[in-house]
Amino acid sequence: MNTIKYLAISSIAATALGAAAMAHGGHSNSEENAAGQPGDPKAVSSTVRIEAGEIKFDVRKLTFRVGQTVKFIVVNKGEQDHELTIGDHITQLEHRKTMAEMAEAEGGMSTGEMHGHSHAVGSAVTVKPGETKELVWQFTKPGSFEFACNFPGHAEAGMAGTIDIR
Ligand SMILES: [Cu+2]
Repeated sequence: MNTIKYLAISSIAATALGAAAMAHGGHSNSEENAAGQPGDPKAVSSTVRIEAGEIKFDVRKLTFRVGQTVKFIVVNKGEQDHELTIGDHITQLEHRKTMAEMAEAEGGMSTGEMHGHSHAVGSAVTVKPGETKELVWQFTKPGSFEFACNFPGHAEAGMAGTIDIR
């Protein structure tokens, strides 16, 4: 009897997890996340230039208004690939985990492939050494968000900063 009860409960738990996983996968249809959504390049109201290097960004803190569309110009002055992801803390942790898992599983997957598999392509841009890439993002909600490079170890080494939306 106890065993049956336990099985019933664990099957409910598994169903709940499955639903959560599906909900998670579902947001690849829309590239918005807690920090906003991909912006219209024609609606840009603020432009920020961020330099990436080993292992840091030259910017640590940004502040914008709710509704603003921001163009991030990311310049890689370093000698290795970097990226910029915009999102809330959870988004960053998820993206970091995904990239770490891919690096481990594939043993050297290219960054393009990594972002091809990522669930939030619109909120991230990968920049190779010497390259400059742009990311246009609209901040739709007030709050405290983050930007980070989620290559394994980079954010942990300080390659991250805060974005306050008021
Ligand atoms: Cu980096």
